[in-house]
Amino acid sequence: MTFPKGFLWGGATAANQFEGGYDQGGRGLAVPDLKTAGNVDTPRRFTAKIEPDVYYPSHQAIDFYHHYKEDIKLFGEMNFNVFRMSIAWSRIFPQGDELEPNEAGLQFYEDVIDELIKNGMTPLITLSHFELPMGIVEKYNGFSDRRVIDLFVRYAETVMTRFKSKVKYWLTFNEMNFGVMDHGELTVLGLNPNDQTIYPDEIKGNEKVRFQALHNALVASAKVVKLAHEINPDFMIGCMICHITSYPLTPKPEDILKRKEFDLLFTKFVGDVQVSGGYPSYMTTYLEKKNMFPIFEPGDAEILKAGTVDMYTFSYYMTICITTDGSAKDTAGNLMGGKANPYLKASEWGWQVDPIGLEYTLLDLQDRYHLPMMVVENGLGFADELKEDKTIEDDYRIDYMRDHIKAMDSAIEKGVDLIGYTMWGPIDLISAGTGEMKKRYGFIYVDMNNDGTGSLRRYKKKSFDWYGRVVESNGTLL
Ligand code: P53
Repeated sequence: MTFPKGFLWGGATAANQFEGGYDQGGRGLAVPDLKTAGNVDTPRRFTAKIEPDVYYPSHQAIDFYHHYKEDIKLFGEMNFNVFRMSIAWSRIFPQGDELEPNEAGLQFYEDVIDELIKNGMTPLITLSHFELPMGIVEKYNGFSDRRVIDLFVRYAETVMTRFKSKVKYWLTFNEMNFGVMDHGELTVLGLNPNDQTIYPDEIKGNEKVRFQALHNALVASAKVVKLAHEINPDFMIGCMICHITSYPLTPKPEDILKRKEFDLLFTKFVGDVQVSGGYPSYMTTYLEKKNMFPIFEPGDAEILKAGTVDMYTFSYYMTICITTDGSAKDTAGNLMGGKANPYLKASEWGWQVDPIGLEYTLLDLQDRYHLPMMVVENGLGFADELKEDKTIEDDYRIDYMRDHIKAMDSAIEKGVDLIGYTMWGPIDLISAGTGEMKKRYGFIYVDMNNDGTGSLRRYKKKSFDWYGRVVESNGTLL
């Protein structure tokens, strides 16, 4: 058996995708509350205000807000010893910039955390998971404004102090590397696409503003890491990177080079800063050449240096191919201009399933960072079918996860320091990409449809007992 004793096994969620209760307990509006539902072909819309007769999936989500005891009990039944969740900043500081926190929000998370601990789980908390308060977006244009750095630090200090004896594992920003692409301007950095006065250019393409905002967010993250270690030296703080692993489509040197550039820019740059405490030279040169190198205020370099992370965590779902050949076939989801790999099958949403790619990724990251690692998201989004007798036969999910767990096992055997695995969405929740309910990841089925109708009743899928055994046997009974 290779999984070390005490290996962390569990599931991962984000507040806006499963809590609901968007206007309860004094919570302020957050970015996802203004995002409509879409699907694999239709992108979600971000509206300036809540429009009447439009369905916004985050408002109710799967109503964990009112079901948390029942849901956590189910996670406990699967023997989880870790549970990843995010705190919605706007439950704690409704606009993002109040001086005093909202006690009702803190109390809600305290109740959830206590319930997790009671059921045998250690919490792993993301401070910012694509859900910045709308106040931060509307008043400050997100992280483009330096003042947001200290607002984020105030929020982090509040929750880390409150939960310092109950929570050991923290992540600052979810998939912060989306901040290098237009996709992350709103979700990660809070740049307001609806405000033409402070953000006058097309939302796509104002890279200079984006890289400045990303720099400010990196400074905020580093400040929080340093502060966290002062609050409790036992805390383990991680970066969280969306690791879309890529391969050259062919052995053509042009493809190898293009793939390398994609890997550095999208998957390595942000993690490099958070692990090593400064900008890597490939990035400094790239940004300087494009006249986009961000303004460093005095002290920024020292802050980045002082706030390096204790662990490297990442999401892993798929791999893509990169080529200079414009006629190569896209993956169905066409994520980051990725091309289809002739050796891999893809999900209905175009995400190519590649367990060997996870072993490759772990070896690559061990080799680069030499830090403890956690896979904090992995899983298969599938349109599961609830049968007449209320069962769900999700053997495809069991196969997906078994293969990925075997890949981790094999990587550990080769010396990788992997300390945990939280699969994505242990209970069905709202898809971040498409806003659908239909793209389900869970071991627990939630009776709810794309338009929000349904009983919200929870049903165990076939994979529920399977994962429970995997965890209980520390990864041996696959
Ligand atoms: P959904 C794209 C590619 C890889 C990871 O995604 C991604 C995304 C954004 O859609 O995000 C992470 O729900 C994210 C989660 C998200 C999960 O992957 O689109 O951290 O919030 O739900 C799965 O299927």
